[in-house]
Amino acid sequence: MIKKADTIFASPLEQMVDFRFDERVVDVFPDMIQRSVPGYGTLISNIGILAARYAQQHSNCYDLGSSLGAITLSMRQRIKAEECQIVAVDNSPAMIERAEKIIAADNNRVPVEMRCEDINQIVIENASVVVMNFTLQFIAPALRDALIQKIYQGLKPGGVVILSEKLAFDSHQQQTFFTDAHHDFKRANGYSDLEISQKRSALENVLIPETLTAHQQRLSNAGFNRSECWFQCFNFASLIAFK
Ligand code: GEK
Repeated sequence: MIKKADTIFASPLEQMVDFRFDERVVDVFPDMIQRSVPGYGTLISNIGILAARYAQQHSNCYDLGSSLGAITLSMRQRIKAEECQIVAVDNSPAMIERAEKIIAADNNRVPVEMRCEDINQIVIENASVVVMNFTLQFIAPALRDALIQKIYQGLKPGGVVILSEKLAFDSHQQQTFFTDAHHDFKRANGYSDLEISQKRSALENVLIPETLTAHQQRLSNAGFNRSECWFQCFNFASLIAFK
């Protein structure tokens, strides 16, 4: 597939509207996420490797906020456990429609069920692996505890949740350092200052980052007995928590 360049925020916008995962975003999504999230490719391949280690026979592996199915494809390529099914969920019809075509073109044997649903509403059951790769940050903060608790309840003993998030920092000095480093990363990937600032405004009410400590505390409160931060690049990190 030809990767279309993300120019959504390249010209001045008369009115700033909140960011939405619509057709325009779907068209440029692979380019957008790779140029915006440091380490995205590393995360995708290594989450497949982690999923393969924890996927259990006769269980479900969830990709929550699956977008175009990058995590689904990576898990599908790696998982060897028998009778394992991947359940990919996203509430953007445009994302699911495009992802269905991408998954159909992939001839791996692990079955994939794609659902266009709100992850706050779904039932999670018989799970061995649950991945949220940059999805929890888009969920209203008031709903986050209940979602993590639901994931914990739906996991089998020995199951894991893998949670990748953009981080916030308590210290002003740290926040400034990481924000500046991230903006330098975006500039180095060809985004202009106008694109960076317009995207930032569009995401302001939509992507709400929390500190690493807040994530670890929520996982612990839900019952996860251990969590590890296994990846961090600038203000983007990934945690794995064990049931
Ligand atoms: C990747 N994991 O490529 N229910 C379901 N989906 C949702 C909800 C919700 N309530 N809220 C947001 N989403 C992917 C990247 S992108 C991250 C994930 C980003 C979906 C939303 O439609 C979008 O597809 C995804 O979560 C977040 O590894 O764009 O920074």
